[in-house]
Amino acid sequence: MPKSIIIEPKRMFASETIEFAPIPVNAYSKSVPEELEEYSREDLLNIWRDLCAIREFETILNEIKTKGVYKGFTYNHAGPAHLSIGQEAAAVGMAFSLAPEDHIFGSHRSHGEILAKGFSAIRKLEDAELVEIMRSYRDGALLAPVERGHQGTVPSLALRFFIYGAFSEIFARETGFNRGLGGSMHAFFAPFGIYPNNAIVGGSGSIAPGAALFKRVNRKRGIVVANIGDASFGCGPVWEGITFSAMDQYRCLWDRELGGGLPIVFNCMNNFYGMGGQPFGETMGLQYVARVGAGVNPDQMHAERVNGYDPLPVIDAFRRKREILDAGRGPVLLDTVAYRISGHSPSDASSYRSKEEIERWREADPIASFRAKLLDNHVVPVCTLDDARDSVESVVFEIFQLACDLQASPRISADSEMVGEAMFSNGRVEAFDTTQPELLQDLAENPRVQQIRGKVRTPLLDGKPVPKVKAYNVRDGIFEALLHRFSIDPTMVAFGEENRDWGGAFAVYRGLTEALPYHRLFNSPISEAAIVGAAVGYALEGGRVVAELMYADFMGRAGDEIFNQLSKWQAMSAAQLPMPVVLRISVGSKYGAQHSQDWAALVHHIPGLKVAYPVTPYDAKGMMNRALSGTDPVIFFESQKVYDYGEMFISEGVPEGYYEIEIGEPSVKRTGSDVTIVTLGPALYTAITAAAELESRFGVSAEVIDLRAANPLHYGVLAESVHKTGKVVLVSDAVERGSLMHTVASNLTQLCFDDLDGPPAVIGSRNWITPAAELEALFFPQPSWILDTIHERILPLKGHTSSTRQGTSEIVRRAQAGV
Ligand SMILES: Cc1ncc(C[n+]2csc(CCOP(=O)(O)OP(=O)(O)O)c2C)c(N)n1
Ligand SMILES: [Mg+2]
Repeated sequence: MPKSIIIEPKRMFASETIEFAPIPVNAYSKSVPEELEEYSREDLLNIWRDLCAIREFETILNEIKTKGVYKGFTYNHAGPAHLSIGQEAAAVGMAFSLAPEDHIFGSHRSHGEILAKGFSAIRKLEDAELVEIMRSYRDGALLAPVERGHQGTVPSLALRFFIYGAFSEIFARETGFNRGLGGSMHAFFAPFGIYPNNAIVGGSGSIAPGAALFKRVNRKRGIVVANIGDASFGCGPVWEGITFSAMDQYRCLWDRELGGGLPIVFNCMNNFYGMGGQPFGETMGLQYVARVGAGVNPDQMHAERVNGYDPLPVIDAFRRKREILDAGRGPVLLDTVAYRISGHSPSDASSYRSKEEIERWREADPIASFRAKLLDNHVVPVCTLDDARDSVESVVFEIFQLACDLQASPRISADSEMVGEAMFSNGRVEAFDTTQPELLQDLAENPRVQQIRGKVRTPLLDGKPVPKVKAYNVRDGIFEALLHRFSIDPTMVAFGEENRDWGGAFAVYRGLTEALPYHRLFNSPISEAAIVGAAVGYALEGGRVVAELMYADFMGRAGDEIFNQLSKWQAMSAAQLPMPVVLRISVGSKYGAQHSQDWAALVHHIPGLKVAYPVTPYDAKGMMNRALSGTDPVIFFESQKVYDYGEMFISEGVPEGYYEIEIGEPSVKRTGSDVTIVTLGPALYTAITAAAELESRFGVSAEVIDLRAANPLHYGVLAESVHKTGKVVLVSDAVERGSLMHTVASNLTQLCFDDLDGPPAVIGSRNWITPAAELEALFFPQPSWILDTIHERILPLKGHTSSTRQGTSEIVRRAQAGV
């Protein structure tokens, strides 16, 4: 809602029609003699070589998957192989004109695209650059096996190095691009501009826009290509990624000097099939994927369909589209038509398509057709073509055998903790670039900074509790941490819904609009998948990003992006690419069933995510500071119940300067000796109230420990406390079934068995929908529930009568009823 754009009723009610421009379909009509003015003979021969190399690579995989042998060489490949036989020209055409700084993202079927992009990069990089990449990449681990005895040129060594990295990655070898942690469907090699290929259909559709965003914001050269399948156009995240890429603000509201629309091509590798479902004529109604562009923006995404069975129309299209992107008029949509002659995977019986259809496309084979084109036009003699093919095929076969050799290309050892070590980089980066961070004002003059200056940072003022309006609160703590990092890291951006003029959905960002230019803080569409996906893409490119989901309940809308993308790419890169994303997620209350759930347990369950949940101003600022200096993805939960709370635990008050709190260190908020109450989230305050009552009414001294995080988690403080008290109750606002507290209780039982007087007791919200605000006391844990649970299950409280049912029979009853 930028105030600069006034929506005029008169204009909005004016009668008009929306015009669509024709969308070109296979408009390319250049003859080979015409094309010879664009290409050298060597160019065309290189295209031929690349086509043959990809075909050979995929054929080898097909043969060993289906027969276990190729040219007498036997190998058993256990993993997947989604081959792209038939799509080689589309891949080579896509990659031919791309520069190393142009980045591609792909799908489960991207071997061909990876190879084509690598071959293209090798031709464009200087020898010295290639040597530097090969020597420095994983300290030469991929280079050593191919360098041995190699006599040729640097590019020929680079070719071997690159094909070796690809085969090794597919075969799960230490010598793979990413130590085999990516594998066939997730292979990538960033130094040649090859970014993650995604086994989640359409996964790259929401991630690649973040990479394009990074290029714009940080003024980096190059374009981004999202290679995605035709069936992926049925995926919500792909549409969201397109919507995110096509926002008007890039051209209307951002500094012109940044370059305008995002430099991204959504390149549909259209082979007319999903696995067996057929978007054309069956599962979708588009008929032409290019049609999508017409609904997206007035430029219709400059969409067109091109013939991907011939590399030349594809190269032609990419050259023309680059000019559009360079002029700031992106995004672009290409509908690149090809056909997957191979099955979806080697086990595919092709039961969903006719033999005749496959035969027709085989007859039109892109490689044979290109060969005929070159020969018919006397571009190169047949022996030159055959020699080039034979020579590149023999390199591919030779390198394949090297990658199969367990001595030269070992797997990580069985007892290795390497995968565990790759889950988090645990790094510290003050700023991801050395340029001056862009700010719109001297921060001392910022209205929010000035307002905070007048607030009370201590629990007491003149011996009395601080009134809410005067208290430095949780929001202020988060704001200060964000502002600090914005002022020192020029790459840092924040985006999400209502992030700018609104002040952030819950006013955490109030004041940032005045401080930051549009491109560092902006509103996104209501596209949770694209918000998280773009954050992942931005971070993969090397920038720090804070993305926001307005309510935890909306995590479902970004499920894949949180659970499969944000969490996994760092490890799948063997910790080579950090993931400095803080995903702020507000946990609601008072808004009923779909706006009030605490889903810490969900993200805690997913490997690869750090999960913070501070509920005091001191903790919020310190933990946000730590999240923003790190290199790992952090899910940062914030409770709407406590945004307004002032500091109640740190008597010296929340420091004005910078400090950090490690994520994973529980904090003792109240000391005691009789019982330990462990909390996560706003249940801390429930426990504090209960502890006061236990003390005053029963003389029971409770120690209250706030976990402050779900993962990682240090058990030392907890075990120490249980050792002292022998009793433990665990409370959080998450529904009880499957809550994090059960995991903590189970671990404490293991760690403290000899100290415990009885089993730990877990209290959570009821296993219900969250009812209306007026009924929330029935749902969220109350102090009385804690007292009753202690009384029923741990330590009878003299003279106490329970007002709620918390005994073990109730555990049985609820479980039996499933509620
Ligand atoms: C989200 C998701 N749904 C389903 C699958 C299973 N699956 C793998 S590939 C595929 C078909 C994808 O078709 P398309 O996007 O056209 O790519 P193509 O396989 O044709 O290259 C399906 C359904 C998946 N990997 N991810
Ligand atoms: Mg397809």
